[in-house]
Amino acid sequence: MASSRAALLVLLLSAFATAMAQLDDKFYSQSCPSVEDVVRREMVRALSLAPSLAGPLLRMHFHDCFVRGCDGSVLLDSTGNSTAEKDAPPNQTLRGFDFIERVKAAVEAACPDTVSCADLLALMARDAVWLSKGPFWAVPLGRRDGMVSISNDTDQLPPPNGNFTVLTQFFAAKNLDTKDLVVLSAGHTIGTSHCFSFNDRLFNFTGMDNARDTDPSLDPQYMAKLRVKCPSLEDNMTLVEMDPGSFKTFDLSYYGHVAKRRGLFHSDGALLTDGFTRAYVMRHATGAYKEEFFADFAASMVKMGGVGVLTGNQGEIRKKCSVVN
Ligand code: HEM
Ligand SMILES: *[C@@H]1O[C@H](CO)[C@@H](O)[C@H](O)[C@H]1NC(C)=O
Ligand SMILES: *[C@@H]1O[C@H](CO)[C@@H](O)[C@H](O)[C@H]1NC(C)=O
Ligand SMILES: *[C@@H]1O[C@H](CO)[C@@H](O)[C@H](O)[C@H]1NC(C)=O
Ligand SMILES: *[C@@H]1O[C@H](CO)[C@@H](O)[C@H](O)[C@H]1NC(C)=O
Ligand SMILES: *[C@@H]1O[C@H](CO)[C@@H](O)[C@H](O)[C@H]1NC(C)=O
Ligand SMILES: CC(=O)N[C@H]1CO[C@H](CO)[C@@H](O)[C@@H]1O
Repeated sequence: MASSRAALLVLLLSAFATAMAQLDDKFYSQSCPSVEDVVRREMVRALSLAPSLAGPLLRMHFHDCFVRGCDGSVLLDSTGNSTAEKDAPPNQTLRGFDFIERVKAAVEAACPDTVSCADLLALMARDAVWLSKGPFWAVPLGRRDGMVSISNDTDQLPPPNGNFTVLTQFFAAKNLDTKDLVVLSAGHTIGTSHCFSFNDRLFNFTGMDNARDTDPSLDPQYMAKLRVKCPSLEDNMTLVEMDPGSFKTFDLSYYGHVAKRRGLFHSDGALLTDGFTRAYVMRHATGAYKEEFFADFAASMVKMGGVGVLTGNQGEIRKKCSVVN
């Protein structure tokens, strides 16, 4: 029993390693040597005008990879007979589709029919982090674009009210482990959130419908501040900084907030409920091991970027990211 399980594990690991091995950071060195420069130029221009685009672009790659693998399916529009991921509830908080289409057009002008939308998302996520003063890493490339996007598949995205068990299950389903969970959650060091993504913690938490019915795992002072910013369950407009004080900078302060029970989502706070992730949060809340965290983040992004990729002759290279060819 144990040995057949071990054999299965070896098989799974080698299948995973093969998928990874097919990606290569030099993939476009002959076919489109300028691709990273073209993307960088567009990113620098866009983020200097609108720094708040960094968060959505990092998150877009995460949403792409967790739903049908990193295949650009998050970018497809709905068609007559099929409702796309984009039009599922979590979509209402994704931003940057028009900008991604502009970058795709610039890349198509340089190298027609060569670079996938899935690879563009991986490069843009890396640049979004780096241009926010975070780590730089070589992005393995060679993903192909999928042809299918189904609204209901977004149920593979971890929910913000998830506890540690739920979160590890959603990550394990993508071959990502507990360390990836605690490392990648720090993507919340940049960006903003709508009140409705966490206001179940602020009001009517257990359905008792009274003023004290709030999430006990959230720091009470922070709770009070959030209730001023997000005064009701009906608020569907207000944005809150996820890493107050440095939401435009990719740094370690996310862990400082989580350590003080000021993580915005229940999922952030849940990192304190497991020994391993709690220790990681506490170590990095000190701010003293930035290089170590940056290396961890880069490694987990590369791992996430390899989830369920299409390579070789699979899928296609879309001409426009919002429609299949
Ligand atoms: C651990 C599970 C995760 C959950 C439950 C989660 C949930 C959420 C939610 C609910 C929002 C706010 C959306 C809104 O209301 O506007 C958000 C924003 C964000 N998430 Fe996550 N997320 C998770 C993991 C990740 C990962 C792995 C990354 C990237 C590495 C990431 C990057 C971001 C970014 C950058 C934003 C800000 C987007 C913006 O500024 O518009 N998240 N996340
Ligand atoms: C949608 O319709 C087109 C043409 O009618 C068909 O080729 C395609 O397979 C359909 N897609 C789905 C998801 O049913
Ligand atoms: C998608 O999910 C909704 C609600 O969960 C359900 O009513 C619908 O039938 C599902 N559609 C498909 C194509 O599975
Ligand atoms: C975590 O959440 C799931 C789903 O809501 C629930 O079934 C489970 O009991 C929870 N686990 C803990 C330890 O609270
Ligand atoms: C509070 O939650 C309960 C149970 O889910 C629900 O019946 C009630 O309508 C909620 N109250 C408000 C103000 O949303
Ligand atoms: C947000 O709330 C307002 C007022 O309650 C409503 O008119 C509007 O349609 C809502 N918007 C969305 C996107 O749900
Ligand atoms: C921005 C965007 O595409 N919003 C769509 C999200 O999905 C709903 C349906 O669930 C559409 O009505 C919105 O237009």
